[in-house]
Amino acid sequence: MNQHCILVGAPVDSGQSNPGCLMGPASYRVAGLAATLEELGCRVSDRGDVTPRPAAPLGCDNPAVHSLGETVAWQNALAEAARAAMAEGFPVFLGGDHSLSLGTVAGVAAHAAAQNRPLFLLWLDAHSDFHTLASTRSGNLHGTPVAYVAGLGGFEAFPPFDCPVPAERICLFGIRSVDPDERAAMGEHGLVPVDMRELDERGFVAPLKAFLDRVRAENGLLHVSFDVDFLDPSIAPAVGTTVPGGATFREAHLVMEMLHESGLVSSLDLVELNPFLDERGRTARLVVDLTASLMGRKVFDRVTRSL
Ligand code: 6HN
Ligand code: MN
Ligand code: MN
Ligand code: MN
Repeated sequence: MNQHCILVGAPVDSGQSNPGCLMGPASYRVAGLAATLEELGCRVSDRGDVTPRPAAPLGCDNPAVHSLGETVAWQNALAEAARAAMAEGFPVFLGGDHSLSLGTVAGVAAHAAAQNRPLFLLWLDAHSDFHTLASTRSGNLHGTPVAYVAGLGGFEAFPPFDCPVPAERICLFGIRSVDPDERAAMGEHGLVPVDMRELDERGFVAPLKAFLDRVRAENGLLHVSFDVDFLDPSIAPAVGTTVPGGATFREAHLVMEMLHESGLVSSLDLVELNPFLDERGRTARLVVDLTASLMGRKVFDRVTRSL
């Protein structure tokens, strides 16, 4: 694969309350992400870590919300970095907590709009991340990016999101923890997740293939947001919001292999790794290996089936 991969470090830690995600980009670098991608034939440019401008303190009506000014500063800086990286190649955003997607998806969406291409979003996560600033009880803004990019109201503190991604172009995949307010908002918005129950019944291939077929039919760009808690905690302990019953090692690799074979993915977030909670780097290494599968690593060069 002769992709130009642009590594963009996003050491965001303001969107949750379990410090450590800021070490994520360093951990992926130590785990050998760049060399792994180069072995697969990618050209790799590591742009280092994004630095936000100093944050102005910001408040909102919901007293639970914390670190709003800091998260908005990250949003601005990452939207700009994402748009620039999209013009150059295939960006891989190294998180950082999931609030970083408030910025990366905004930048990717601006790029897609300028290209006149529809943007699709594959959200691999235990959570739906569909809170607004008004509905979040934890006040952790990593629980909000899907609602923001879907164009819901209640994000006045953030730059207006002028190219929202319609619900039918968002696939929440692997979901197994949804708060009551998120459930109600998703219902109103017409967003139906592919939850773990559905994956238990139907397997991983059919629902993912159906989504990818739609991206292909509409000549869309596809942003993949990979939250480490998509994985089962038994194989990926380094995350602050583990939920039992996640994707197994092979299920996760299968998703990545199918994404590679589709040829549709145009940008990737790797989010929520908290190296402080890791066991001898095993979660970081697993995420690097999953990224390798997404970029074309194969155990055996079989004839690619058309999925
Ligand atoms: N993530 N729904 C919970 C909350 O606090 O709003 C969990 C959010 C988790 C967010 O994992 O990216
Ligand atoms: Mn998430
Ligand atoms: Mn999550
Ligand atoms: Mn949630």
